[in-house]
Amino acid sequence: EVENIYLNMCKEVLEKGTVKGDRTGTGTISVFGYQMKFDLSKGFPLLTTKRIPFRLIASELLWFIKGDTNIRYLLENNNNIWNEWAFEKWIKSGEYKGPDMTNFGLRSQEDEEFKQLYEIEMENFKQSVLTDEEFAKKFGELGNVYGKQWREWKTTAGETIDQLKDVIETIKKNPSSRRLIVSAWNPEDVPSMALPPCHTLFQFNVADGKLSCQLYQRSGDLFLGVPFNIASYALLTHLIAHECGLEVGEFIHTLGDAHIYLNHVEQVKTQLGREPKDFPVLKLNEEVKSVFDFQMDDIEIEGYEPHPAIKAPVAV
Ligand code: UFP
Repeated sequence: EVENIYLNMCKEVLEKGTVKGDRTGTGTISVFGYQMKFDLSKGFPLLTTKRIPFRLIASELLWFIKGDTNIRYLLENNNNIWNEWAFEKWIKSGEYKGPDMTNFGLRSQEDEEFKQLYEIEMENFKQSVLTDEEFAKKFGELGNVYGKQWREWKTTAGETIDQLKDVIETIKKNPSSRRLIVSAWNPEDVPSMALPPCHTLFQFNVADGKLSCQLYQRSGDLFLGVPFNIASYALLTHLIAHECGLEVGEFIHTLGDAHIYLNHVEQVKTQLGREPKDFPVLKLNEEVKSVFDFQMDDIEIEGYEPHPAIKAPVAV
């Protein structure tokens, strides 16, 4: 079972990892440096030992690919994964007049009354972004996140570089290149970012008519984040292979700080006790050629019959 590549990593971190404090105050068990290799021809690596919401992964990836950095598109696709980051900016702005939302992540986990207030404010915020264009422009915008770095990296000369478009062109024209890199890590922007890019840099490689992709992820939440990241980059590899007329090769996932939060340990053990099933198959609309033209309806997953989802608190 290919999924064991992921499960074995979790096992190894639990057994051999070091207990380490972290930015969020939650505490982790961590290993520095780990690599997984998924053969994409053996099925699409969407974990089956718990349900992973593929639609969220696909809409987030299409959002990155568009170079969009405004949560409005995500909300239109019922995708709430980036809301907290935009909400944070909103409550810190002078225009926010509601109840004090300082530290809303931690407080809503600890204080039921506060949680209800927070949920109301968040719902209002979402509605404003969805219905009020001016508001969305001002407060739905996340700034220099992935979409920006991939599609509009700014140069010292005041121009922009479309890294993703360039890399696809090079895969077509010069597939033997060893320079097929897209970097999301922009040292100039990092100090001003709420969440510096976790998936930092990726590289493609073409061999035997197959496209492989390696991601360097500086920090990986093995239970909540990493299953998303695996599926996201597997999908990106499929989309680019599709446009370039190549088969898919491997997705190689290299992690820096690979950690399990202390409040996820029980959930990980539950997951490790489950029997993996076959990976599903990805179906792309053959009519669509360019990576930049794909819509949600053009991407389907078939034969996905996972074990039930497992809930766990997000460290913020
Ligand atoms: N994280 C992931 N994958 C992601 C993402 C975040 O695992 O795609 F956006 C996790 C890693 C870490 C936290 O637990 O979020 C980021 O915190 P830090 O910046 O301190 O590494």
